[in-house]
Amino acid sequence: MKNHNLYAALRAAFPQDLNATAVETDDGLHYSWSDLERASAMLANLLDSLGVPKGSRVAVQVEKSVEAMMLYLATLRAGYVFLPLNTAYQSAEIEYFIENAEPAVVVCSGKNFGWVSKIAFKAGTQHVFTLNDDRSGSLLERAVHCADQHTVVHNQADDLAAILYTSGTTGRSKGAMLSHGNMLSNAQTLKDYWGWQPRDVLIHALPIFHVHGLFVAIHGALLNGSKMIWLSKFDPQFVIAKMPEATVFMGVPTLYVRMLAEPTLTRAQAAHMRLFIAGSAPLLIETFKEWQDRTGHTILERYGMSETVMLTSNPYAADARYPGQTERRGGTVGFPLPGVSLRVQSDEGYALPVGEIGGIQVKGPNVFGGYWRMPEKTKEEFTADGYFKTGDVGKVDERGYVTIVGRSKDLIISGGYNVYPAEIEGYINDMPGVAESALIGVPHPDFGEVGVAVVIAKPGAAVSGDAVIAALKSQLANFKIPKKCFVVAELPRNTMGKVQKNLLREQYKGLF
Ligand code: MCA
Ligand code: AMP
Repeated sequence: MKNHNLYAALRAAFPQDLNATAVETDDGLHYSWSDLERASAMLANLLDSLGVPKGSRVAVQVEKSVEAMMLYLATLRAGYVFLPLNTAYQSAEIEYFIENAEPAVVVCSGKNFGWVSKIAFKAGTQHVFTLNDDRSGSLLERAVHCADQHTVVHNQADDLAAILYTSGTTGRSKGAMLSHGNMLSNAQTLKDYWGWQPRDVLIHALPIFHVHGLFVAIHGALLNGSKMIWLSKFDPQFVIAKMPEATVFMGVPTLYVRMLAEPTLTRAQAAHMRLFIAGSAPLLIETFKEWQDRTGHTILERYGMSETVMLTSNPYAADARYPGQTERRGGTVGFPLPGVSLRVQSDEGYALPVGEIGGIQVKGPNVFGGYWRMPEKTKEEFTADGYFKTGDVGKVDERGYVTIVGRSKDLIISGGYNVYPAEIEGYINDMPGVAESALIGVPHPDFGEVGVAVVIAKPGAAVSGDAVIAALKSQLANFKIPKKCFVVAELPRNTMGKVQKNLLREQYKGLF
């Protein structure tokens, strides 16, 4: 019977020469393909030695490192479920994820061991390890003693491989359950659609706790047996300097904006590159055009979600198999990927004709199985005929290009990270002296969009915007902190009494 384990497929794509470099880091280390295979085997054996049942969650909040990627591969190959967590999350956020997911194993940075282990043990986790970005920590100390051979576990396509937490409009985060089949089918589709080539080298500059850096980038390179130039943290000058040695780059729009600010970005410097891919947030047409002018390359924009991995993409090149899918069009997210069915529906549930704006719904082998332990929420997000409601609002033109024009979900995307207003408003409303608040997204030259809080104080209370921001900083991940907070006398409301965020967005749109 076929093994659908994702690692088995990635492993099968490793090049013949296992001593060749698989990953070259920004501090000059070289990891071979054999290193990836052996170290992930050792880590898989360590996980197996803990005696926790298959399907147990392995929650990981560590700085980006090649070893962290090896831990991901180990979790896959041993049949456990990987749960990546943004390093910016603070204790209340981590507490929620750990209590909700009940991981058997938690891996954190040494500097956070005190508070993370306390939360984990309280939630019933038996094993807490540390892993630092300098290869120190108890995880590797233990793994060193494990055998470097490991038989990849046999999995069905719908066996759970990862849980990714995404927030909801109501504030509570939901764990999107992705299977081995969801991720492998998507990776195989992208390998073909983006024309991955034997000599490709990927510059990996994104964090590895979300879909873009962890799945799209890593699966893409590994499934093609391609070397990665690995940055621990995005650095525009370093990426530009490495372009002559690389062919593929993936980034959120902010990364492109920051590279455009560097005088070293020139046509000659980018000449060796084959493909620049952008996603996770809308790429401004100005950025798309400026990149074309400066480098001669047309950015390929694509669209995806944690629940679905990648959904649509602009074409790599004209291909007889996909008639009409010829050029990359700025301001659009391209076509539904092969195998993905995408439709636009009205609020009343009717299919809308070409060019009309409505809710984007999708179906395909890449679409997740549901939210972790939330059957009701899952049911709400799917239509009766099995389409997932993305919460994005868009249209499809006569040629089939999809354009996203907005979101029905109240979501701010800041530098590629999602910020859910309801969550931040909840924290602000709990502060002494605050009567009510509204968090809105406003345009920002670097992050695309950032959060701004508008607050009403209780009668007689003195509330300062700076104090609100300072208080939030001690509780929430840094990217969720509003860049400004205004205390005002009243919020604009409609006849139903609902806050009119569109008017606030209009009022504050020129702030940055
Ligand atoms: C950092 N800061 C931010 C953000 N990042 N503020 C708003 N939005 C952000 N995204 C703030 C910090 O709070 C801090 O503020 C100051 O900037 C410096 O922090 P630092 O960490 O040094 O910032 P940085 O290194 O410059 O980070 C910017 C970044 C990073 C490189 C753009 O945000 C990033 O890597 N973004 C990529 C996110 C990503 O991979 N998204 C993919 C999700 P202060 O000094 O006041 O404390 S996957 C997805 O969306 C779907 C599925 C898809 O389609 O891909
Ligand atoms: P996440 O919850 O991190 O998976 O973010 C998914 C959301 O990111 C989608 O529902 C979209 O709103 C947004 N997104 C991803 N790619 C794009 C894109 N190319 N253009 C506009 N929005 C995007």
